[in-house]
Amino acid sequence: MVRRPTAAIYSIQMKNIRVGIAGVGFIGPAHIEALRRLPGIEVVSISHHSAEAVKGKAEALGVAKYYSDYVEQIENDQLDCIHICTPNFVHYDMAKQALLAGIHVVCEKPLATTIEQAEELVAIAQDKNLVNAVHFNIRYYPIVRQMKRMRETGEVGEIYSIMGSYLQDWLYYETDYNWRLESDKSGESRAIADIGSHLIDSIEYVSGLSITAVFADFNTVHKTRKKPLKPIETFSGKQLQPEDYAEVPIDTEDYATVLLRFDNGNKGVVTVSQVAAGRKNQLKLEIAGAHKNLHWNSESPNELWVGHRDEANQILLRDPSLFDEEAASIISFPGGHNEGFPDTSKQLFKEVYAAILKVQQPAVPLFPSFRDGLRELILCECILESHRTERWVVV
Ligand code: SOE
Repeated sequence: MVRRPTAAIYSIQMKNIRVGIAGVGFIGPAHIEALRRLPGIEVVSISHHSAEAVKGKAEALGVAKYYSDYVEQIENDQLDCIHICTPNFVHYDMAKQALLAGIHVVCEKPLATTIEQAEELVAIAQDKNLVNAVHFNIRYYPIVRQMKRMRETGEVGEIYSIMGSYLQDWLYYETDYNWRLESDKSGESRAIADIGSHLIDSIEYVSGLSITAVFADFNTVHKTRKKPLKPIETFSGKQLQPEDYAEVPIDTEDYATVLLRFDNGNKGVVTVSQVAAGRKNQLKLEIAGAHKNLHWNSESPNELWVGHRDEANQILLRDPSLFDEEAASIISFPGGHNEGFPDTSKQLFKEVYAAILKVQQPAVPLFPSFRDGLRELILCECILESHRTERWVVV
């Protein structure tokens, strides 16, 4: 008999960070999947407004505990962090209760529905020294971080102009319906608040410029829509049959164009639409600099177009070995092994949970914080005011 040397058994003492997810419609499950790809984190519970649906959701997501009341979730589960993925009108109350209970918070955008509420959340989080983040995940496409680094290192030069668009088609038909169309749940703005906020956050993040004034023009293409008689979740409307609908008026914009002025004296423009056939979820960003142009399309997320006047244009593919160190830090796979939307949340949470492990919000976090959430609410408010008054509004 061959004798095997005595094997040593090693083990690490690990205490998982306990996380709760509030809201499991479209984006909550994306948060859960991203969290499960990171070590040392355990999703212990979910909450969902529908008492009938929540058990099935917990089973489908493989989460042991579930609640139909988020207050109980906050009180019972000794959570270290909660992810708020519910419809917008609940964000403020949930975030406040979680912070007051000493729980770190990752919130979906918008952070709140009013500037005052968002200011209060910023103040409480700071006062309690709790980690706070808003899920502006577009920042976590490695190309977006690379664009920011190319600007920071001076490669792009002074920024002459910025042109951006964010187009979707999931609300294209008047029979497409979702809670985001109801301003009491979603807020006074829709296309700008929902997708324009991602675009505008990315613009300020990449360029390092601040928007100083806005001039907006909105359009509600479908003045009424056909509301299904049962609730449906974001992006799932295509699976419904166009029957059993009630006709309801719509008071938020399907489309908006906003002219922008920046603090370097130069200008830009953004267009957003949720009624653009074939544009599933396409954010485009073009930064025209004194040395070169950068252009990125989120539907081809691993390619950066670099434009030159006096030499051939280039395509830079996402590849950690070719990227700036900071941009490479949010890439998990080698070049050619494409990464996309689900990876952005994972990379964002990686930075957030590094702060949670230290129990300290960084003074200038790399990740988007409640302050960035507040900034987007302020910009959104100015954009709404400009649309209403048909004039430039100074931010
Ligand atoms: C719906 O328009 C939505 O889910 C946004 O709310 C998200 O932030 C964006 O990622 C995709 O579209």
